[in-house]
Amino acid sequence: MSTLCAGCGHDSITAAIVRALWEMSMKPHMLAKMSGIGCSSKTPAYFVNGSHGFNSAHGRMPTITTGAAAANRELTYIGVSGDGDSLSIGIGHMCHAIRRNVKMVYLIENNGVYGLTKGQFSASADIGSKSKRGEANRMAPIDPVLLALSIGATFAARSFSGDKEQLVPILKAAFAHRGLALVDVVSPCVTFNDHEGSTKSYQYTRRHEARVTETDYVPKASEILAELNGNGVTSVTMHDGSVLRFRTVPPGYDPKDRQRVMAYLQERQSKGEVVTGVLYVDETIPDMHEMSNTPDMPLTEVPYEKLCPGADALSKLQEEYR
Ligand SMILES: Cc1ncc(C[n+]2csc(CCOP(=O)(O)OP(=O)(O)O)c2C)c(N)n1
Ligand code: SF4
Ligand SMILES: [Mg+2]
Repeated sequence: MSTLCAGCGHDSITAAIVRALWEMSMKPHMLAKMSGIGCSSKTPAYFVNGSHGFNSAHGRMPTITTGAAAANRELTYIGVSGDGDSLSIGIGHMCHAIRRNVKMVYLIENNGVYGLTKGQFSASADIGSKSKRGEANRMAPIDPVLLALSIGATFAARSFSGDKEQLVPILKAAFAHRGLALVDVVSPCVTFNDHEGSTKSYQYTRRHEARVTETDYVPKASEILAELNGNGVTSVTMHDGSVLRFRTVPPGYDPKDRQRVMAYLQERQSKGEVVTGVLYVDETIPDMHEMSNTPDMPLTEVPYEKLCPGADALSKLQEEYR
């Protein structure tokens, strides 16, 4: 049983994660679920029992995941974070994990508030959005998708906790991505941010959601060729060979054109729309292991004698720097 408030968007996201992982036949012992601090960061306790997990310190999820992925590249990593966790205390950590293109799903359960500490505005709160007491936020919001794109993110998506039909294929595509897949999910906090005047409420998001891409995830299988007709569809081949299809609502929306995607997002946001879908993908950029040219064998499996070759080897190495 979840200990979150009944109706919290985070529980719906948990259900979408369970469904995506079930449909992918993910083996629990091959999954590592990472998190920081917040109601959102508590949610890994409620999916995939028997997997690895690390509920870390506030904002440190991306860094702990980077370390874990460096030590064991064979696991599949999902980091669950909140807008407070990722956009305030953990913002530097998040940015560098994005730049390193750590192979992980980076999920932000975005409710515009610090839910766990009773509803203070977070850095994703829109200007003019009202708190439960009626006070309006005056500081400019940080948009995780635009921020990620501006620092080289190779996969960026946005969805809504109330839209499982869209969120499940987005998560599957994110798991198949070659590097870091940022998935920002608007996830209303029913206790502190679901009132009139909030721009992260169920009602506001339902009224303003604009799906710019119809996302349909097709795993590597014989039906790929049969399903694609090329008419108004952009196909992106994922690193594992599977294909992600975008049926574009605006003609010519190209999820591979970073500049145009950013300009499009800003234009639609200025009209008060919450643009959802897989918004940007680049499968050509190497992930952290490829960039650092690390060995195929996970460090966790390298024999001790190789990891620690002894004092003589160390002295020899130090000699080289004298
Ligand atoms: C170092 C540190 N600073 C502050 C806190 C207090 N704190 C706990 S959760 C939280 C913010 C959580 O907000 P968010 O990540 O958006 O999660 P939500 O509860 O909204 O899902 C804060 C500031 C803390 N636990 N540790
Ligand atoms: S306080 Fe808000 S974010 Fe936390 S569990 Fe309750 S509804 Fe969800
Ligand atoms: Mg929050």
